[in-house]
Amino acid sequence: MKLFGYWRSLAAFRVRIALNLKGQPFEVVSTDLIKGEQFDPEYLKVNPQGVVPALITDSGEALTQSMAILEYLDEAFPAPALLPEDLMARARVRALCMIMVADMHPLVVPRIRKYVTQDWGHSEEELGAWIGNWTKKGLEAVEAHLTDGGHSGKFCEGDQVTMADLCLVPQIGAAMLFKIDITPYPNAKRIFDECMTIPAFFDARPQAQPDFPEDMK
Ligand SMILES: N[C@@H](CCC(=O)N[C@@H](CS)C(=O)NCC(=O)O)C(=O)O
Repeated sequence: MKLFGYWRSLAAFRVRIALNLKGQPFEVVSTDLIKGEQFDPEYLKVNPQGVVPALITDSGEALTQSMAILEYLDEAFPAPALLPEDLMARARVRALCMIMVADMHPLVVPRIRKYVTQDWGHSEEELGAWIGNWTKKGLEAVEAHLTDGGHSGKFCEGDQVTMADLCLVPQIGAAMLFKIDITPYPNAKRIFDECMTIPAFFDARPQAQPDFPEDMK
């Protein structure tokens, strides 16, 4: 398979972890979001939305939207399962994913940052406050779910790696990259650390990607 992604894309990070867990080899096509390569006409034929990731499956079809791709991979390659068997647990996992994928991540993507600074004229400092605010609000909600319901174990839902962990790890990684204090989210951090002991997660980290910038190593 072929994955259009970028080292610092949280959505592509989710998909890399899933492909690794499923033992599916893939070729990475780096799409530089800072240079605007997501808007190249050739790429827009793959994903008309102009965002990464996009996965070209073995049958040559393009899939977009990281959650749709995770669901596809889980159905196409059932082991190890990324959703629990229990109906309520499945719903809880999907709810956690949605906090991060639908309510947190879209507020900090490049097109939003560009809009806030270039179109609305806000400073880098104000942009930092924007990113910090929405990241903290989201992580507070995630942490409350991991703490209060009593359903988290080694991972977000019990002791099984699920899609929720695939969403959590990039989100915590990004918070650390943005230098946001994550000590108020001890369960989220604990699960992040646990996941990072698993090669499928560790190998998918931004720093391990071929397009990770030399000057950040
Ligand atoms: N909901 C989408 C989000 C896709 C998305 O926004 N990806 C970001 C990188 S993480 C992107 O390509 N942004 C390009 C831009 O904002 O111009 C998914 O989960 O796949």
